[in-house]
Amino acid sequence: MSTTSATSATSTTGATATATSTTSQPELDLLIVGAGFAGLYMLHQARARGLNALVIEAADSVGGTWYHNRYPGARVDIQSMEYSFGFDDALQQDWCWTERYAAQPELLAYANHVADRFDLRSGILLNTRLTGAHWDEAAQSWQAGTGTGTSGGRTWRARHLVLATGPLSTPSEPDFPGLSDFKGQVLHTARWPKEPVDFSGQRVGVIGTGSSGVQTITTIAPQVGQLTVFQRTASYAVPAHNGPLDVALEAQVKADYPGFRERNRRMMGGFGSLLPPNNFSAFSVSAEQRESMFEGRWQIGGFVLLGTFNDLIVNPAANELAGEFVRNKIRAAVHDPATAAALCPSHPIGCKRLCVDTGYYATFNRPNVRLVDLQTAPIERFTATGLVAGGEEHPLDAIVLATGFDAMTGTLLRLDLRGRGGLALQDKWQAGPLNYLGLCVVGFPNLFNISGPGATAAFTNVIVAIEHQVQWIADTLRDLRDRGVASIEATPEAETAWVAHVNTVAGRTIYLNCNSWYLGANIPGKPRMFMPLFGFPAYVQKCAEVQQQGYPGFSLAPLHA
Ligand code: NA7
Repeated sequence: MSTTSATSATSTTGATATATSTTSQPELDLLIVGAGFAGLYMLHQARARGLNALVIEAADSVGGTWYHNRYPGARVDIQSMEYSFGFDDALQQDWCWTERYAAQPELLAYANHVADRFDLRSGILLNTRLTGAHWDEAAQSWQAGTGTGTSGGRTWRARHLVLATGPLSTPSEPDFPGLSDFKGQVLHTARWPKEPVDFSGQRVGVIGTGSSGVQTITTIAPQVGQLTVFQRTASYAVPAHNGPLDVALEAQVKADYPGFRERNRRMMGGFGSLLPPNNFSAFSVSAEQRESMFEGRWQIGGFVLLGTFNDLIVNPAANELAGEFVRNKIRAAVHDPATAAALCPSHPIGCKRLCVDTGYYATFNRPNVRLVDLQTAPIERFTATGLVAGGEEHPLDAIVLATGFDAMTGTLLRLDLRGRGGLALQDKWQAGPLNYLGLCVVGFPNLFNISGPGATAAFTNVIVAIEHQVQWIADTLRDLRDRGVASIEATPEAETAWVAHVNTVAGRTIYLNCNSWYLGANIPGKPRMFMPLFGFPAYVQKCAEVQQQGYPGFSLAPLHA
């Protein structure tokens, strides 16, 4: 995109206009980047408030995460009845999920249904990748474009820029020595092809055992000739007990869906009101009672295991009891003691996001599945025909990288985002992603980030988190417009205090005690800073107070004369 203040802008109607550093009204009230759930809902809410908005999306379809993550077994880890929009009662009454935990095709169909139902496609430009956006102080607006360097592409001028690019949208592709020498197929779970991949009879290697790896491994093991799993860190997986959606539960929820949503919004993670956490310590019951209570929640399945006691996430000793409960499940499920031992995690349970599985550990009892523990046999290099780990050559026909994401900041830092005075986001975030309310960044007026650092999305039912942030942004923009405010920017004091708050909250938990993507620890060289905020209800309350009190922590500027 152009780095000058005068650029050629093509409007959504196709007309070419010249955008200069003037105080004229920009063509858009807001430009929204990304057409996943956040971008779709942002467009809907902007339109509802009479704001002129456009969504641009790099992919050839809406759906975001559920468009790209189409690997075998891809499935949501929050129950379908909860992982859906609650803003429109007719939508939630009409839509019928088929499974307790919806699979990727159904989630993508849901995103498309939302786009059609609310006539959103007319406001979305597909196959349009933002490359950069520069703040124009004179015009109090963003110049955003799709070109490279100083040429090419389309540009838009928008009063506000909303980044709905998703916290897990830039895959991490580690720089394995010799990977380009490998002659077989290399696939990343987050960039899976649309056409089905046939692994029949093949020797397949999967690197990575987070949620994506666990789901892929479990699904392809019966299809492949030989599966070799390369594990750097063992994962805790709890059973999904997935199956057809319980019609009685569906009827119960739909009888009072708004009430169900409201009860979920009061939960720490914005979900789970069907079985709330117990409000007593793991040490307040006998060992037998504890085991029986863990077992009861294990049988129900999903994240509820971590709600067995109220101190599992804040007290390492209590956490260790839950971790040992799961390790005993692993030892019972896996026949080979050495494999079972390697599959037993040693970090606190919940410190990395739990995997919700369907027979993951038992998969290692299959004669065609082998675990390679990278702690004792690190990957040395790839070859034309496989890879070498711990001195042993593993012949492979295909390699699946389930290596996760450059989470929360990776997508934004690959853009040419420049704020006030040409400040580059890469410089601003050199030591970590500073922000206020998880929404705004000092030096970047009128820029809003959804599900980013400093917000609760990573610990929350992300659709609930999205609905909240989108409504806050839409209400704020309407409010500012009505008050004649042209720019809003966080203050340095508020930003410093917010980052400290996020880290203080994390410091009361076990979340700092492992190398997770929450900390940026999965990406070599990434600043180690705890990014997500824990606790949805308190966050909602804080954001509401900021709005009600006239935006403390922000400076507001009227339209330049
Ligand atoms: P995750 O959870 O970040 O998992 C990535 C996995 O890949 C994890 O086991 C990593 O091990 C492993 N990994 C990453 N880099 C390497 C290298 N260089 N060598 C070997 N192994 C590596 O990503 P997912 O896609 O599974 O899930 C992301 C989120 O999506 C998840 O949290 C849910 O919210 C849904 P590590 O643990 O870093 O040692």
